[in-house]
Amino acid sequence: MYDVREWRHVFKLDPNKEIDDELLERVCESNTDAVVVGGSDGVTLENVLDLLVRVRRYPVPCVLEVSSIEMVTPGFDLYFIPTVLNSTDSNWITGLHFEAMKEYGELMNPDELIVEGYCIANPDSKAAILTQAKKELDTEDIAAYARMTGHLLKLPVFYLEYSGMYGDITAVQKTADILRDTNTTFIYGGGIRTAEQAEEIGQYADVIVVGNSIYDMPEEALKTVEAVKNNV
Ligand code: 1GP
Repeated sequence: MYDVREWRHVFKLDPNKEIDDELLERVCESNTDAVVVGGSDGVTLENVLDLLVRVRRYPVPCVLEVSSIEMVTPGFDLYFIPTVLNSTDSNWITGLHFEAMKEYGELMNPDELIVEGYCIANPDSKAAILTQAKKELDTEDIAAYARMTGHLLKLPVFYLEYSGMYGDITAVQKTADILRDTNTTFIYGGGIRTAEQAEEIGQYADVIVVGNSIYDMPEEALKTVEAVKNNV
């Protein structure tokens, strides 16, 4: 249940967005493999804690994706720690990680920490702007980041992040080929709004992440769970 390698589907909830109890219940009981709490702006300890307490009413694994040190709190099942491989600002690659380890390292349980080799491929996304990510990545660039993650650094997760935009299927396919015989789990996120899209990306990615559409078109978003879980 807490092993990312066995997951297929994740909902990512933004602490800076409103979600009512009824929809939250449907998300948590949708048969998704986990709920990830994370976002790029307006994330505070207060709104993170609020979501944690509400998601905790359900047995679904609850993960915090850490984008700032201030939002870290105990109580989550796992902590995803992105290292943005195509950032041009070293803070997002190892800088904040160093600060966090120096300040809180002793209190952290290493078994709960999962580093994600992040590649941000939508240059207009908030995450790309915030991390000053290198822009206009082509398929070969993405492939190189996947190889860095799976073959060189041997990180547990490669996260291909298209946040807000449906990704390039050729790059997704190539990434899957590169990571197939590694111990790196391939997580894809970005622009998945329908069951058909979930199914298409789910053929290649180990885990798909559905974020914005849960707020914009919840009925469609909820259908993405079974779309990937029926297609193992
Ligand atoms: C964002 O990858 C996730 O970090 C999901 O993206 O919001 O576009 O679904 P969307």
